[in-house]
Amino acid sequence: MRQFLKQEWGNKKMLDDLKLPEDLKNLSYNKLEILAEEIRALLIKTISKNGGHLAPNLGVVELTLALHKVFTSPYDKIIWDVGHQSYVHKIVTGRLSNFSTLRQLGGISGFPKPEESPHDIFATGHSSTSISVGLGLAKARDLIGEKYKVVSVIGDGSLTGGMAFEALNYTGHLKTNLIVILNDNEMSIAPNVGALSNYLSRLRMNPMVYKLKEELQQLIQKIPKVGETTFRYLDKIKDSLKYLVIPGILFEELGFTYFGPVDGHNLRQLSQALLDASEHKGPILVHVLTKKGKGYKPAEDDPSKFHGVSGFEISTGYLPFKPGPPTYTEVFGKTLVEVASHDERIVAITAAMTEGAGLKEFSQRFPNRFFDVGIAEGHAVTMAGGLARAGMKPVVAIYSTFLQRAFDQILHDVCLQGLPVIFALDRAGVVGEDGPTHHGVFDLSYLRMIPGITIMAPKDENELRQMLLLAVDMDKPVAIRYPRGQGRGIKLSLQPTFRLGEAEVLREGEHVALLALGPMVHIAEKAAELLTQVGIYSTVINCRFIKPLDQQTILYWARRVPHIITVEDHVLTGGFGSAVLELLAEAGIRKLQISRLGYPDRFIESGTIQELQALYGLNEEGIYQVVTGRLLTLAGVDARK
Ligand SMILES: Cc1ncc(C[n+]2csc(CCOP(=O)(O)OP(=O)(O)O)c2C)c(N)n1
Repeated sequence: MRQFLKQEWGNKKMLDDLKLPEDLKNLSYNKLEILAEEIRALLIKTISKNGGHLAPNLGVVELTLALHKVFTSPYDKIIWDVGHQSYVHKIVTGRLSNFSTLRQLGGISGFPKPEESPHDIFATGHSSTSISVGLGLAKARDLIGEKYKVVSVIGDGSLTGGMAFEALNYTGHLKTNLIVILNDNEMSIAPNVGALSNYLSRLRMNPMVYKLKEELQQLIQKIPKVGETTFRYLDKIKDSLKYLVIPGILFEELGFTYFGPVDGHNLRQLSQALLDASEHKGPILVHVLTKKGKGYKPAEDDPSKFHGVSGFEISTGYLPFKPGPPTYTEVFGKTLVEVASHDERIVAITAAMTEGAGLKEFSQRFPNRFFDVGIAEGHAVTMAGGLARAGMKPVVAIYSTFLQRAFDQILHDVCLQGLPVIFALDRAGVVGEDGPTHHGVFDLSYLRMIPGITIMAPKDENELRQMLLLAVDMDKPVAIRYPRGQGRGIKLSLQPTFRLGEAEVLREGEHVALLALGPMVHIAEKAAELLTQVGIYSTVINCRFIKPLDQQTILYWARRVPHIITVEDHVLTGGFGSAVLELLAEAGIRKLQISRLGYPDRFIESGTIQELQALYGLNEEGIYQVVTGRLLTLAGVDARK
């Protein structure tokens, strides 16, 4: 920390004077080390204000500098898996001057974004893609006859994703020149899990083993060849020696040459290892050991807490606590613990998001019934299918955006067989500053078309609780989608107060019906309040269920008001409004004006949730504007009165 403060208030900054990334090539290691500290200071300062992924970025400062020293981006291609650790890369590739806009509306993205810079060769945000992308780039390079190097940087957490293994497997088969950097900090968001993680722990115990391996191979090659039999015999010895003394054999067997482990904070060692790797042919895996949160004590001490933050106090590392009602996530987690304490068949599954998905308490209270499967959403869902088939009641808690990964597993391994799996889709709707890779605005479209699934969206945290209680008593697949952030401070009721498929009419008015979903219900109520001031009286319906829709209630109001407006925190294509349109068309209702409010057919940028809602007309003013614009004439109301 002291070091950070010194840099922050020091006089001259190297960062401002260098021409980056070019100058990195000729900078001495001493100077690179000073630069690394300046970058750490900038990261801490910016993320303390804007929020973002602090600990992952502090851990890769030296690795990023070494990569840009050895390779020549954008000619050489560097792909950042997940991309949450690409801030240093952004700072040294032309985005220093507007780094203060990180993650803000119209500012620098918190993830690699090709539209932002040619140095961001591929957009990432969801994990475990970098080796597949790298292989694609490398193969295209070979086919086109280019010579650039391709480097995929993947964390040990992201390596738990099945796709990473699929890519390793095929890279070994193609034998293409591809460098994979395994950034091993022993952490996913929380400590990493699984057999692979144990394997990496064993590798970590053998510093600089790649030297030993090379020496060993040279030694074996020096043994004179005496006839065919001896040669074959030596080959066998060589193989068994390999198993005995060459760590990294898993990667070797997959067709990679294993380099490492390398100290990821030693610029000299790192640069040498990367240089060696760049000169080798075929697939190479460089195992780099880093410390998550490196250089900022609060983050080093608690890297999980500082994985992603929304701001903090630099001098103390204090993360501001937002007073007020519990979050949806907390209410979900508490209710699940309560239900599980009465029903031993309840099991909970997360894909590396124990804390984020609200399952911490569950994992401590019921360790035998809790499964953190790593970043493996597809596997999580199919495993839930197996658990359900054998009589358990699995609750799969995965953010809306990451469940996209498991579409076929939901369809084929759960719904096709009508298995009672509960999908808890946290962070549904726009999520704010993480932006387009993370907004959960597609789940209704990708779930609604699956036969046999029930889909619910609570208007507040109490309804979330009630929906979970309802879902546990159902014997079929259920999805509950709920937003990021705090609830509304509603008292929690003990039992469900509504039945499956039942909407709630919150107010009645003859000019327009606002059919709203989830957190949009409260906003629609506020819009209705505004509208009464200009003499427009609205019916507000909390629809609660997207599948099945409350047909009776919707059709009743469709026959009584001249205008229906659907409001959803989701894309319009195939979402809730589309479901209402289908219902109205099938019921033969023609004489009705319908407007759908939701997100348009494009990827939604970063910004706070409030900014995005305002930008896309999904706040009370937006609804008010649409209604007044289209209805005043129709309703015969004079707004000037
Ligand atoms: C498909 C998918 N699931 C979950 C996440 C959420 N997530 C972001 S970073 C992360 C941990 C990644 O760990 P690792 O690759 O080791 O990187 P580190 O943060 O430790 O540097 C997770 C689970 C994601 N981005 N993508």
